[in-house]
Amino acid sequence: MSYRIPDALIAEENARLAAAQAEDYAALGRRLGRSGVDIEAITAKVASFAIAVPTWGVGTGGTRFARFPGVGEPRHIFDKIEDCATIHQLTRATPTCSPHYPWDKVSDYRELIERAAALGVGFDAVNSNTFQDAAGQPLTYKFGSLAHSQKAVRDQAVAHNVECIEIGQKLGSKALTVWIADGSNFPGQSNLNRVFDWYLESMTEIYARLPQDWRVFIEHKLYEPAFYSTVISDWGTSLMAAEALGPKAFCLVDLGHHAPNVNIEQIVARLIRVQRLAGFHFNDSKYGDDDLDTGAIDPFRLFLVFNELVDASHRSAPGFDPAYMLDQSHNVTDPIESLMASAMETERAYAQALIVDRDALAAAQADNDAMLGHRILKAGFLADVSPILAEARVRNGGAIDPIAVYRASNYRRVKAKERPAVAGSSSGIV
Ligand code: LRH
Ligand code: MN
Repeated sequence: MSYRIPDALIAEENARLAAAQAEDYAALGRRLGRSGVDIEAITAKVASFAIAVPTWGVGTGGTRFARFPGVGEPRHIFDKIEDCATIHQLTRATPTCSPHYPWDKVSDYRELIERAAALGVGFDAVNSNTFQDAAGQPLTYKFGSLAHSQKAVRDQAVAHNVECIEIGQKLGSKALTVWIADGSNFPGQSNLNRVFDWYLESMTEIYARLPQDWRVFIEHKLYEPAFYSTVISDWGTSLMAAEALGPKAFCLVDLGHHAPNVNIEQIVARLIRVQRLAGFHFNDSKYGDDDLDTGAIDPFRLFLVFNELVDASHRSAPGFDPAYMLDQSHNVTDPIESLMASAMETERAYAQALIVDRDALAAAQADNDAMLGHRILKAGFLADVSPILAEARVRNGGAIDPIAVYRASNYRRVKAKERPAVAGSSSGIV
């Protein structure tokens, strides 16, 4: 039986921190109460917040230059869901994981489903992969996939996506995420119009194979690996595709897929308006698609995104049902620690946005009182909601300080013994 962190260790660590937590929670409750905010209402909402973990994120990631695997790396999907379960055991915020194919392929999905259920982990959106050539694949994706100039390659890519839907149906998923690397490196290399036609033709075939209650998430990205043009490069193109495909097609926002300084929260507001917001791949970045830990570089930007999400639920925006997922690459930290910290940072942005006095904000905006409006919004961001996040975890059976418990458990060192390193382990992106 492979090692699981004993719940007794969580209880022991929580007992050590309980008095300070109770004091901090009570103090924050009094402070929020003074501005008419009921802390219990916020804690209840945070306690029901959930975000999916990317299976490809629990292994050490790398770049085109190198990958420096750590010890106890997950070797296959069974190790990956075990690590996903550990993240959920301590944070109580990540009940599902988002698998990627063919990286997570197994011969017996029944065994995987049973193992995942035993570990208390479910499956969120499935991700297809036509940005690499899988072993034994007849036709290469070097020059594209769903938007490739040759029909045979497009058909191969469509078939792969249909296979992902079939696997997802076994796992209980309800969505397919399609990100393609298709694009060009030279002006003149491809016809910018025709490639979009081919993409829509292929996606129409995939869309036709979606079960009734499924959604397809179109993920745009400005550049990389293509460095001159990318077929699905921005939210406008993604929205054009979703509207061309039909009501089950939505636009997924990966925070790292935009040019620096793009106002992502406004893109989110627009996609909510047209009921096409699929959800998110949360991460952070300073330059390109850096896939850094969520909230690690620009927590204010993350807060402003959640401000749009809370505003949408506050006004009961029609069709508002976003899927939350992390999509990160952990090159220098223990992936489990990074994913726990990132899940907690998304909860932090959510709680801060819930604190904002929306009626006072609307009044200030109506009066064009820029300073007052900004200060009312910023007051949410400046609130230290850590006691609320910890309280929500404890009430859900988690840890007040997940990273402290994880380190006290020696989980990684134990896994290093259980998981003898295998050359070229299939965990990271590279
Ligand atoms: C592309 C992307 C996409 C995944 C991949 C691992 O940059 O964000 O969501 O398929 O990373
Ligand atoms: Mn992504």
